[in-house]
Formats: sequence, C-alpha cells, structure tokens
Amino acid sequence: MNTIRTTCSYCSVGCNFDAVLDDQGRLQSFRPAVDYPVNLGKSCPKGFHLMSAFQAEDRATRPLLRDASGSMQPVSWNRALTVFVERFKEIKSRYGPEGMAFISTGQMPTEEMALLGALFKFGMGGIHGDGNTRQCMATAAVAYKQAFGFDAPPFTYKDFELSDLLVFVGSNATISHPVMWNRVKMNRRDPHIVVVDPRRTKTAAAAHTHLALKPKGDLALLYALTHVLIREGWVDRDFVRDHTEGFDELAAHVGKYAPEAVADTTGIEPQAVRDLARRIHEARAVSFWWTMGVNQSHEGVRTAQAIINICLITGNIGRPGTGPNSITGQANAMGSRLFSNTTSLFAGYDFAKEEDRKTIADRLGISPELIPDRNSLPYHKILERVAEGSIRGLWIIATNPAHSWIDKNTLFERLGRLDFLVVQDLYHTTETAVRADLLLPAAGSGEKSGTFINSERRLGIVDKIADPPGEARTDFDIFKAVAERWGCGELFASWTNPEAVFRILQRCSAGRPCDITGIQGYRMIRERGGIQWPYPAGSSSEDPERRLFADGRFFTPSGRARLIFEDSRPAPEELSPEFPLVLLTGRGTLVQWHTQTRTGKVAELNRLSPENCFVQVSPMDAKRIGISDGDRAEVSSRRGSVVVDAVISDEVKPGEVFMPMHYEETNRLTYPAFDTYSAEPAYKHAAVAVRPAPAAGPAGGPVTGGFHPDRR
Ligand SMILES: Nc1nc2c(c(=O)[nH]1)N[C@H]1C(S)=C(S)[C@@H](COP(=O)(O)OP(=O)(O)OC[C@H]3O[C@@H](n4cnc5c(=O)[nH]c(N)nc54)[C@H](O)[C@@H]3O)O[C@H]1N2
Ligand SMILES: Nc1nc2c(c(=O)[nH]1)N[C@H]1C(S)=C(S)[C@@H](COP(=O)(O)OP(=O)(O)OC[C@H]3O[C@@H](n4cnc5c(=O)[nH]c(N)nc54)[C@H](O)[C@@H]3O)O[C@H]1N2
Ligand code: SF4
Ligand SMILES: [Mo]
Repeated sequence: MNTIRTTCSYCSVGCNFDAVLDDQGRLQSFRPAVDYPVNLGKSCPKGFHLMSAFQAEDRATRPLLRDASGSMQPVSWNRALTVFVERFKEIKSRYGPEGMAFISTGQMPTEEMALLGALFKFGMGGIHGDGNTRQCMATAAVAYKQAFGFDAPPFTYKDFELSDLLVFVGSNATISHPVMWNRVKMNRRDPHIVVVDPRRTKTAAAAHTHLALKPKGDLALLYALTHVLIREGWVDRDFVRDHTEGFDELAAHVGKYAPEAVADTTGIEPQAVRDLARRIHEARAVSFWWTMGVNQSHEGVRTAQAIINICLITGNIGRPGTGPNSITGQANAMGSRLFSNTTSLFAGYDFAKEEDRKTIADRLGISPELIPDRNSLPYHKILERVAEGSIRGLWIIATNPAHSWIDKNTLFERLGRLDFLVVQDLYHTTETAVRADLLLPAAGSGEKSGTFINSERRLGIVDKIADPPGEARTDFDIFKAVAERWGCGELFASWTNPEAVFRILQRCSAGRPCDITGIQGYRMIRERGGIQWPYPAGSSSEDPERRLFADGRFFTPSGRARLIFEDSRPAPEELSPEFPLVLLTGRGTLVQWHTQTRTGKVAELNRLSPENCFVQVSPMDAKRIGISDGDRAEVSSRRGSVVVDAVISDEVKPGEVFMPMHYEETNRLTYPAFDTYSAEPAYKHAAVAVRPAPAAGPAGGPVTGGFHPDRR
C-alpha cells in the first residue's frame, strides 16, 4: 500500500486528500486529509469524487485533427505537433505576433501555467494571452494592486474563527466554499454574521442578518456605511494617519451617501445601515469576505475598494479576525495571478517596465529582448480582435468559454472566424472542444504533479495518483513538446520537470511581496501542510497560519494604503417593459463545478443536482406571469431566448430571477458589460423577461434547454 497526498483541483479552498493505492497502483480509497491545516479531515462531495471524473468515457485519449470533410480524426502526437507549429508559424508570419493568442486557466498547477506563459511569450514570440481568471478574480487583483501596491489578499483561514463580525458580500460560501464555511462554524466567539446578497441564498439563510439589497446596490451601500462610520467618528484615527492616504478626500466623497439618500438605490432601510455601522464600531475584530457578487460587476473594482476602505479606516486589517478578504474561485487562480505571465510578468512584475523585464530576463537567464514590452489585451479585447479578423490563431487551455463566456452567442461566431483553433482539455466533448481544429488530450490533476496556491496564499502539492489514459499527456509535457517543435526548446533546457520550474519561479519571486525563496522544495511544502507566501529565504516561521500587514506597511511607494473611490453608476443594461426582470447568475449547487465537464461525469454528484437548466422566479412574479413550479418557462433577453424549468422560490425577490451557470443556456442571455479597470465580465446583471414556454418549440424559435451535452 502506498499513500499519496494531493490537493483538490476544484475550488480555491485547497483541501488535501490522501489517496491509498494498492501494490498494483490501483486506487483503494480517497479521503480528506485529517492533519492538513486547511480542511482538517473535512471536504465536500466534489473533492471526494475528484478521481472519478477522470475515468469518463469521453476522455480525450488521442490528438484529434479536423479533416477536409470537417470531421475530427485521431492523429499521432507527431502529426499534431507538426500541424500546431506549422499553422501558428504561418499565422505569425502573415499577421505578426499579434495574430495569435492563448486563453488559459486557474485550474492547472503553477509550474504548467508558468511554462505556458514563458513558451508563448518568450519562445513563440506572442503577446496576447489571458486566462479564465479574468472572468473571476481580475477585479480583486486590480483592487488590491491599486490599494495595497500588490495583489495581496491579506488573510488566513484562521481569521474565520477569530472574527467577531463577519460580513459576506456577494459570496455564497456555503455552496461555493463549503469547507471555509466550516471554519466559520468553528468560531467560538459567538460572532455576528451578515450576508449582503440580493438573494436569500443558503448562506444568507444561515446568517444573523441578511441585507437583501437591490442588484448592484453594493457601492452605494458601502459608501453609506462609510458615511455613517465617519460621521459618527467611528474611525481608527491613528491607523488612518499612519498607514493610509486619501482619507479627507474619501470623507468628502461619501458626504452625499447618507443612508437615506441612497435607500432607493440600495433597497436597504437606513436603520439597517446604521446598525451595521454600529456593529463594525463595537466589534473587536471585523472581517469582510467578498466573491463574485462584487467582482463580476461594471464597477467591481471600486466596490471591492469600498470594502477595503471600510477595513482601513476602522483599523480592521493585519490583526487576527480582520481584513478586507477576497475569496478566490478556482483551485489555482492565485497561482495564475502571480505566475502565469498573463496580466503581469512573473511574480507581479510589469511587462511595460524595462527594469522589470531586465530583472526577470536575468533571473531566467534569457535575453530581455525576448520579453514583450507591453501587457496582453484582456480576454474580451482578444475576442474583439478575433471578430475583426486580426487575431487568427487561438489556443485554449483548460477552460470552456463556449459555455462560460458572457453573451456566448457572439463567441460562437467569433470562434468560427479563426483560421486555427486549438483546444487542450481532458475531454473531447466540451462545448469548446467540439469547435476545435486541433484537440490536444491533456492529463488531469490526479495524473500529474505541481503546486496550487489557495485563497489564503497557501502553496499546496498536487501529486500524481494515476496515469493519464491512452496517449493523453500532462500539460507540462505538451508545452515542452511544443517548445521543441517550435525550435525554442533550448530556452527551456533547465525547465526539466515541475519541481525544476518551481525553483525557477522561486528565483523570480526573490525580494517581491510574494517571495518564496525560503521554501526548500516540494518536500518542505508536503511536510509543513502547505506554506503560505511570503516565505523568503531565512524564514523560520513554522506558524501554519500567517496574515499580511501586521506592521501596517503596504507595498505602495509610500508604504501607505490608498483609499480609492468613485461615484456609483447604474448597471449598463436598462430594464424595460419588454425585459422587466434582472437576471442574476452564479453557482447553483454544491455538487456541480462550472460547466459540468468534470462533475457532470460523476453519477453520485448528478443524483444531487437538477439535470435541466432552471430559472428561479419569486412567487409574486410567477403568479403574474402565470407559471407554476416545474413548468417550462421561456427566458428571453435582448440576446435571445432559452426554455428551461421554472423553480418558484422566495430565494429571489420580485423583479429578480436567478439562473445557475452550470448549464449552457445561461450565457446565451447574459449582457456583455465589463468592469472599467479590471475588464472582468459583469455576469450578474442582465435585463430579461420570463413567460410560459410556447407549447412546442417552433422552428427558429427559442433554444430549448435540455440535457447538458456531457451529462449522462
Ligand atoms: N459548488 C461550486 N463551488 C464553486 C464553483 C462551482 O462552480 N461550484 N466555482 C468556484 C469559482 S471559480 C468561483 S469564482 C466561486 C464563486 O463563488 P461565489 O461568488 O460565492 O458564487 P456566485 O454564485 O457566482 O456568486 C455569489 C453571489 O453573488 C450574488 N450576487 C449577484 N448580484 C449581486 C450584487 O449585485 N451584489 C451582491 N452583493 N451580490 C450579488 C448572487 O446572488 C450569488 O449568491 O465559487 C467557487 N466554488
Ligand atoms: N453566467 C455566468 N457565467 C460565468 C460565471 C457566473 O457566475 N455566471 N462565473 C465565471 C467564473 S467565476 C469562472 S471561473 C468561469 C469558469 O469557466 P470555465 O473555465 O470555462 O469552466 P470549467 O468548466 O471549469 O472549464 C475548465 C475546463 O478545463 C478542463 N480541465 C480541467 N483540468 C484540466 C487540466 O489540468 N488540463 C487541461 N488541459 N484541461 C483541464 C475541464 O475539462 C474543462 O473543460 O465561468 C465564468 N462564467
Ligand atoms: S471545498 Fe473545494 S477544495 Fe475542498 S473538497 Fe470541496 S471543491 Fe475541493
Ligand atoms: Mo471563478
């Protein structure tokens, strides 16, 4: 028997599991690790069944190439790599380095992301590459960077247990981050829990106070809170004076946001705002936790910063149980934020600064000329270039945008305009994979090694438990093979395996806020039960839980945190008599992951979640519309219509409906608006109408929602 410990590759909690293998290497059991500081023996059903998803019949086991008749044919790796390199080189020579792009992920080990980012940008000479983390964490990353001088979520999970007042804004942690919620339940201080969410989610129902604000009322609400805190003098003056800048300007700005003045915008009684301000003032340790209800907004960055401001002016940062804390989404979104070479150069350096390019070139032992001198276009701009015809080749790795992208109808058209679309995935059946010209079969997290970084900045080990099926290869091996074929293999001569790359990334991190030079290899990460960054050379801390900013020093040039604000604006898509309802979207169940490519293969999980796409409608709206629970309903937006199951529920208020993102219908309706600073899609607001479904779907009528194509 042999036990291998690995990190779950679904959500960013970063639970660890012990896989027990028999002497033939067959998996005997897969259980949450009892002594891992993150999950302490707990897990959710997704993690428990992680390995089953890799057994699916539709695993991609051979490269597939579209032939002249349009059908996908198995080809050898040799042929696949030849075609890959020929086509991308041809595109590069005709349209220049900006003619090709990649879209990657927060779901691969850091070492693989780093190799991809270096290969594409330094080896193949490309410029544009972004990730699905743009759909998710870009807002938090930009908010922190502007306020703290670095993308640095300050907390440790212990803070869930040490807080007296926890405020969850746009976070449905009971289903999205269940094992974090477990840490909240371990809090012995009798904390008060507040949830700010338009819906009465499971998390809101479990809280003491639910502020069921109007969609996108957050910024006005947070400024109203700030207004009361400042007016009452409930401010930590010493902290403000010594560690922040911009307080007087902030105080002036929130002058007009009295709770009464914004009650129409927020839908929240002024007294409830005053009560929360008082609680913030009276609690010893206040923590704010935010997720997609904040990030996925046209004004997400400023909303996140309004949360950061409240923590700063009340001194709720750097102490146990405090912090403006963004909970991240995917298992390795945090690795992507630091080391994928997409939105920044390795370790948070800046592509646009010559000095930064020199530093990284020096640490990698390459010529600075190889590093592009500008940032990649963000995801939606890459797609605009595809629409214009100036990006002709796209490589999509470990993400399924043909399901998950906002207003995906336009995405379908755009993908169709490409000369060459390569998809690298575990399955050949994803909505994106079926549109590929070339499919590269990849290994999943249980079939390879590397590291992930979880929400609390903890590096955890991913370890190989089984071999990938057929000819599928690890993403690492695929990138290495592409490098060889492209003719830039010598650049990566020392990038021999994931651990060698880890050492290279450690060098890049030296002297940065995310310095990890003190970690002595994977073995130390295993032995310590994960290690949070920073961990610079010479660190002696064995403390398994560390937070940032205990000394009140931030990463800005002045060492002070910046208080940043801006007036709130209405959501971009207006409601109208034709489209009178707000569509909210998000996670619908604990057991399904995103586009269901993995969890939708596991019978035990499917039994626990609805098979059909559904729309939640309030009892009052349902009555007015004339639909009952279980009826089929047509949901339309200015982008199109779908037919789904109606679920009548008082989780949503009149005037608002909710659809889960796990079904492909949802993003046929979403409205493509983006945050001004982070370019994150505003998935959580669109104008729609709901009607009883027409008896039989007429030809050319609405798309009728039915089975998820992957789901059996
Ligand atoms: N089971 C499961 N867990 C997951 C995932 C999964 O697919 N399935 N995905 C993971 C990933 S990548 C992510 S990013 C996280 C996301 O985790 P969460 O952010 O918790 O999930 P969401 O359901 O997208 O959005 C959270 C809430 O935002 C609310 N909301 C909508 N509009 C507004 C608004 O204007 N203001 C406020 N305050 N709230 C609003 C929604 O009603 C919703 O309840 O979950 C991770 N965990
Ligand atoms: N309407 C609406 N849309 C949303 C959201 C929302 O709240 N509302 N949320 C957004 C958010 S926060 C996110 S994060 C995105 C997620 O959107 P996606 O990234 O598109 O969703 P996933 O289903 O996680 O897709 C990951 C793909 O990677 C593959 N994969 C898994 N592991 C590996 C690997 O190791 N290697 C390779 N090569 N492939 C692998 C899987 O099979 C799957 O096809 O969706 C966004 N879309
Ligand atoms: S809570 Fe997240 S990390 Fe933990 S088992 Fe569930 S999906 Fe995996
Ligand atoms: Mo996400």
